Amino acid sequence: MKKVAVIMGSDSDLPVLESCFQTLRKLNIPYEAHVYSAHRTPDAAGAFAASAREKGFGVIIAAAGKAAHLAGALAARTVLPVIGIPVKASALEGLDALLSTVQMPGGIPVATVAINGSENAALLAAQMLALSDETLAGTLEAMRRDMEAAVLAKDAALSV
Ligand code: RP5
Repeated sequence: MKKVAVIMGSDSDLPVLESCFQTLRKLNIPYEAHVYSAHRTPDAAGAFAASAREKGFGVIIAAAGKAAHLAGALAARTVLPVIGIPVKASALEGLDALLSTVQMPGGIPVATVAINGSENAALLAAQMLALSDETLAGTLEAMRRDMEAAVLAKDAALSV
């Protein structure tokens, strides 16, 4: 299976990524995590993205806050799919990062999840890898069935 790269703009983003890591581990998806910043380490970030495909990565997840250009900067250097997680890290509550991540110019797409939506970023990465992995697709389908059953159980238990 191809690996997932999880890149964060700062180690201060780590708490937001915990549910991303947990979900990747639960799905037995190999991943690597790195701190690279579009602004503070632009050369290292660009070099990572440019070599990611040949290093066996299938998807890049990029988490950043404030003026969050990390996902776009990585996407500019690779044709791997890039999933952006806008991180709530400033007085603007993540709206700054959301708009910076989602409003990409034509030609360089970034699939942006919700502010701090790191579980969904992992699940979306898994769905991309599942295009060529039937076992992973089966696991994701089983998780959906479990989720459905859990919600229906809550409905049945509701007494108001
Ligand atoms: C962004 O600025 C990072 O992704 C982080 O969310 C935010 C603050 O970074 P630190 O100043 O905490 O390193 O680039």
